[in-house]
Order: sequence, then C-alpha cells, then structure tokens
Amino acid sequence: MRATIHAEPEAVALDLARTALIVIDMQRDFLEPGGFGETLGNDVSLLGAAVAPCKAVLDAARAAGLLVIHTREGHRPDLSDAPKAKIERGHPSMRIGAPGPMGRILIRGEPGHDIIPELYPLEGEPVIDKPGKGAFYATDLDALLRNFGIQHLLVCGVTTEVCVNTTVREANDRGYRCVVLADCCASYFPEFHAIGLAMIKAQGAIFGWVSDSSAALAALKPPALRLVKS
Ligand code: C5J
Repeated sequence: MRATIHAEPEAVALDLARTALIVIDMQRDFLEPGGFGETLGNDVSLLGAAVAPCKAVLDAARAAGLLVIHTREGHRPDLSDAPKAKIERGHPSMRIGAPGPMGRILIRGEPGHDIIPELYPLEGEPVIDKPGKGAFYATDLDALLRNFGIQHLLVCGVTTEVCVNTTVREANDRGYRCVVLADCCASYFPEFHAIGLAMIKAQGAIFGWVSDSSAALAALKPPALRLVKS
C-alpha cells in the first residue's frame, strides 16, 4: 500500500510494505528518575512529551501492519562491550554499571534498561540491543531491515540529538530514507531537539525528512478513511 507523508523539506512517498517504524531507546533509564539520564544531571521529565505521540504512531503502525522495531542502549553485565572511554566519561552521579534504584545503570536485563510500559514491544517485534548511540553499530539492524525489504524508516525516540541523530545518519549512509517524527522525539535540551531536527532536514534533506505524529497518523490510515474529514 502506498501513502504520502507530509514532511519537510518536502512530502515523502512511502510504500508501507517497505516502511518500518523504529522506536529508539524509550527506556526507563532515559525517561524515569533514577536512571542513566538523571545520573548525567538531566531533568528526565522533559522526555515525557514524546510518549503520547509515539504511542499513537506505534498503535497506528501496528494496525497498518508495519514492521515495528525497538532499540535499547545498554551493556552486558560484565561491561565487556562498554568502552572505558564511555564508562569514564564526564562526572555522572553514578557510572554505567553502578547499582541504582532501577538496577545497574544501563545494563541489559536490569529494570532501568527496559522499555517504558506505555511503549512496550509486542511479542515478535524485534528489539535491537545496542552498545552505542547509533542503532547500526555492533548490531544486526541492517541485516534485519534488508531481509524485510525496508526502504523507509519512520523514526521516533530519544534523545533527538544523540541516539536519534546518530541512527538517522547511519541509516542514511546505508541507503534508508528516514522520516523523523518531531513530536515523537525529545531531548533534555529543547534547543538541541530543535537544532537536531533542523540539521536532518537542511540542505534538501541531507540526512532525512522531518514530519510529525499527525502527519504519520494520516499516512497510516487505511485508504478508505483517508478521504473522510475528521
Ligand atoms: C544518550 C540516547 N543520550 N539514547 N542516549 O546517551 O540518546
């Protein structure tokens, strides 16, 4: 099924059978108090605005039969996949691997590492565990997308300027066309959110396109409903 999504700098034609929704790092460690995001001194409540729009798009993507992929940033319990340079970076209140209120910070299998209940993956939806900021680095995401014949990605998640931006750049270099849904993404820094989106769509969509949840919902509606005014 074909659809057009309104986006900047221009609308994008989608083949929905070749379009996946990717939800990046909507984990308790980033969105809830006591996790990795808060250890870095951030106000994690700022990410909450993305949850409802993201949930609406997730529900619509599932109803439209899109491939839905979730990612989680985190490390093995023995930290063998965590570069020292990452663990030692900055002056967080707790470092990666330290015991926090939601378990060890950014460690796979711990409560804080898991996806928030509102956006929890359904049985069968692929979850990509990634050690880095980009979802293609040291994962099988590219193989999975190619095997499903995916050409377009609708992108949601946190944070806009870090894992969303890095993943979109990686995807773009691999030939995927990314449409980032602005209100389904968030940052601890509203100005970085804005500039992160501006960078993606600048210069004629240098890395990708920027749209929003209402445009995505319109594009994902069954064709018979698209003509009906709401
Ligand atoms: C960060 C992410 N900000 N998911 N991770 O460290 O954006």
